[in-house]
Amino acid sequence: MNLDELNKVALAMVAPGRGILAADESSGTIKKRFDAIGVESTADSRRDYREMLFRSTDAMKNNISGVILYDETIRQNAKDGTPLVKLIEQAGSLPGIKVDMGAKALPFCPGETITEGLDGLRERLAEYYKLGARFAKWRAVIDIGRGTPSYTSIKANAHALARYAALCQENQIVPIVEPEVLMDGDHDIERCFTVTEWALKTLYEELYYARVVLEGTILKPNMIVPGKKSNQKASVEEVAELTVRVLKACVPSAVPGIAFLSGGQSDEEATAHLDAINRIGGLPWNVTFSYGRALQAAPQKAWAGKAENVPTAQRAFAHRAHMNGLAALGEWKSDLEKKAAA
Ligand code: 5MM
Repeated sequence: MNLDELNKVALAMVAPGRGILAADESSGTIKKRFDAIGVESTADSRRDYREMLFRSTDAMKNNISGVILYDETIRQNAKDGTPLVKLIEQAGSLPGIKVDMGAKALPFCPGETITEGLDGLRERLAEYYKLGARFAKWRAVIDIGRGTPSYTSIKANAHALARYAALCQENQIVPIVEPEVLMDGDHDIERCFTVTEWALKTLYEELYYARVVLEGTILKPNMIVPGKKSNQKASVEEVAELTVRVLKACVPSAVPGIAFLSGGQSDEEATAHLDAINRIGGLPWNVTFSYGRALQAAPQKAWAGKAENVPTAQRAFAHRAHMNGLAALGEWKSDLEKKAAA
């Protein structure tokens, strides 16, 4: 393992004003997204859609440091035969790959999941490196309910993340570790804080025992927000303060960067929260975005599967990437959104 190189890649992923495009939807998830815009999900339509994003020159060059791909996409060529990975590299961005095989039922823990995909991972990582991937992603899913999460699920998911991260580093790939505490429940913001703290403390203990070098990793956490089904409303400042508090308590400063997931927040909420977190300032890590829905919802809607909509959709993507790039610097203002809409 070349640690300097891993650290260089990790720092490039969270370079000032830039963040990660999570375009790693598995076939089931992208089908759901396409269903919502009336587009049939085929290998070609998925290719056309992702090619459109990766050819959005302004967004990619200015604000997208890396793209998380799905297994199908890392092997696909653009319509003119150029590998999609090359398009990403040509734009000065880093190709990455989702390597987990999804969250499966955790035995004896009703309603909870364990993320699978460790078997054969060493060999898959070696192949992905050859295909151009310089970082990877593994997502653990922690759902808050009555009496859950259990210790069993917190511990098993953190352990799997740590084993994944060690295998990545062995293969010269920067691991993004993503322990996502879902915002789906009816829990309040305090419970989100407590569960996230537990998940992060356990994760960093497991990473230590797995001998993972933190300087060659990136954390992809959720923000501290009330559950979607709770009636609680939290201000942007409260979300930012609690999120920074939990991260400071749990994430060692050796970690080069933190790139948040959006988790079902609206586009503008995800941007406003990231901006407020960065405005607090004095953080020991670079803090940016690794958004899926909050970067793609607008371009998906604008595209709707029609070639003539490509320029409008690319503008919508460039706008969200630009807004989030500003938020990563703590320089976003809500009137910039209105100006773009006018
Ligand atoms: C793009 O979505 C990723 C998950 O896809 P699957 O559920 O199909 O495996 C997901 O891990 C994503 O990278 C993160 O959750 C961030 O996306 P959001 O939409 O939460 O910003």
